[in-house]
Amino acid sequence: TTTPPPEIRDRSADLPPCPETPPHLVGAQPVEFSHHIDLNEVKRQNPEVRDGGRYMPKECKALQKVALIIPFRKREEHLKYWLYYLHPNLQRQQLDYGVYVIEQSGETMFNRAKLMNIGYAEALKEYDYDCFIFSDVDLIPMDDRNIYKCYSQPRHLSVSIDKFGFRLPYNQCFGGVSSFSKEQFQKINGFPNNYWGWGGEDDDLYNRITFRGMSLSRPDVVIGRYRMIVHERDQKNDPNPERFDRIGRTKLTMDSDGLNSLTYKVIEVQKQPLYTKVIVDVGSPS
Ligand code: UD2
Ligand code: MN
Repeated sequence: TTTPPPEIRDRSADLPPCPETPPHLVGAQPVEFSHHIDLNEVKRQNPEVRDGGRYMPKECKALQKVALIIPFRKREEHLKYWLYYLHPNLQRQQLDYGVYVIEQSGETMFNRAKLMNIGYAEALKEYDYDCFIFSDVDLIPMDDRNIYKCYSQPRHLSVSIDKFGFRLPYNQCFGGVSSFSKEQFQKINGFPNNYWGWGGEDDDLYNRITFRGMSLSRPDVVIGRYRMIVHERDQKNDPNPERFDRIGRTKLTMDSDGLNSLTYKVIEVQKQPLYTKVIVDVGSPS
C-alpha cells in the first residue's frame, strides 16, 4: 500500500477546501487601546492557537499558508494589542498561519526592511508557507473583511489609517501592512537590506514591484481601515538621510541587494504561546 500511516498524514488533507469567502467574518469592529492586555487571558481566549502562534482551521483545508512577519524592538505594549486583536481575526479568516516577531538585538540603528527579509527566511525554515504578510506592530485592522492573504498582485493592506485621516497619504504609499506570495517576493529579491533608520524602505519596495512589471492591489478605503497606536519616534530609528538617494537607485541596486545578499545571525528562537520570537543580530551599516 502507498497510504501513509494516519499519524504522519497531514491532518488537513482529507478536509474540504475552505470557502473563498470565510463564513464567520464580522466586518467592521471597534478597536481601542485604553484597556490593559494580559497575554495569559488572550491565550485563554484563543485556545486553538498553538505554541509559537500557529493555527490551522479544523473544519476545512486553508486556502493559503500564511506567515505574519513583524519587525520589532522595544514595543511590548503594542505587540500585546496586535496579538489581542489579530488572532481572532486570522482564525475567522480560516488561514493556516504562524506569527513571527523578528526582534533586532542590541542598540544599533533599526533596520525594518532587513528584519522583514530575515522573517521570510526564518519562517520558511519551519513550514512551507506560500504567503507572507509584513506588518508594523502598531497597526490594527478595523475590519476583518480585510483578509490577511495573498492576491494575484502584491497587496497594500493598510490603505486607510486613522493617523492619515483614513486616506492614502500619497498614491505610491506602500508602508504599514503588505502581502506577497512567495513567488512575488522572490521576483523582487525581497526588501533592501541597506536602509538603516526611518523611512524610504517602503518606497524602495514599491519601486521593486513596478520594475518587475507588477502592480499593487488594495482593499477599498472602508474595508482597509486601520488604527495606528500613537507613538513617538523610537530611539535609534532616526530618519535615514540616505533615503532619497537610495530610492532613486532601486533599479541599479535591487538585483544585488535583497534576499540574495542577506546575512544575519540568529541569537535565539523562542516559542511563546501566541507567537514565535526570533532574536537576531542584523549587523551594522557597511
Ligand atoms: C511608517 C510606515 C512603516 C515604515 C516606516 C519607516 C506606514 C503606515 N508605516 O511608520 O511601514 O515604512 O514609516 O521606516 O506608512 N519598530 C520597532 N522598534 C523600533 C522602531 C521600529 O519595533 O524601535 C518597528 C515597529 O513594528 C514599527 C515599525 O518598525 O511599527 C515602523 O516604525 P514606526 O512605527 O516608528 O514608523 P512609522 O509609524 O512612521
Ligand atoms: Mn508606527
